Amino acid sequence: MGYELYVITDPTLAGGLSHEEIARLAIEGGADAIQLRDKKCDKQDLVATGRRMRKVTRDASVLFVVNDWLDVALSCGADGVHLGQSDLQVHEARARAPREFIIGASVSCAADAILAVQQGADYVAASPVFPTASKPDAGATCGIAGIRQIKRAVDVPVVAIGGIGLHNVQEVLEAGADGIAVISAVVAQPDITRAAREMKKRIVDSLSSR
Ligand code: TZP
Ligand code: MG
Repeated sequence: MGYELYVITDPTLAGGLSHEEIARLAIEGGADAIQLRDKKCDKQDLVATGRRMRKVTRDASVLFVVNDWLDVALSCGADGVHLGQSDLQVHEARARAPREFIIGASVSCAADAILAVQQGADYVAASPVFPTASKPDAGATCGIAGIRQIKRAVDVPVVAIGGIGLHNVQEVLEAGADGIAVISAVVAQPDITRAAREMKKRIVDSLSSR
């Protein structure tokens, strides 16, 4: 299980599809990891949704991560949790989670990445790489140079997120990212499976030529 194409489900951009429908379509197109991200849903509903997504992802042997909430991630049997700089701290999550449970952390620079890994992060997300309308409060962009610095600073997989689409996948991967996390480039497209397939092909081609 890897991070090459990491799709974040966001039903507000998916024209009425549910989280699990988005997940199923993205997996059909080759997604390697799925993140449940929902800023509006209450925790009880999030757990119920997460359990349905767990089934879809487990059947396909795809990594399943829940955004923001360790308790929700553990309750629905996810493989991991993804934490931002204002969520539970990585070391607190590490102390509460089983050893094999995956903890991902958003970082915007090498210093953040080093700290996250010292605290027990299993992967980091360079975030945001480019400006994005999908997360207006994402903060300052780290750009291609930021990916390079983060990759040099840590030994865990580096996933790049924010404003990434077919047009810039190659430069992001050439800078050292191990995977690409997207919302709009897959979830907001009229044909999610096709968009995921095209993105996956671009990722695989770029990784094999670097
Ligand atoms: N975290 C940093 S940027 C971002 C998140 C969740 C949004 C990414 O969305 P898009 O549409 O792929 O730019
Ligand atoms: Mg968060």
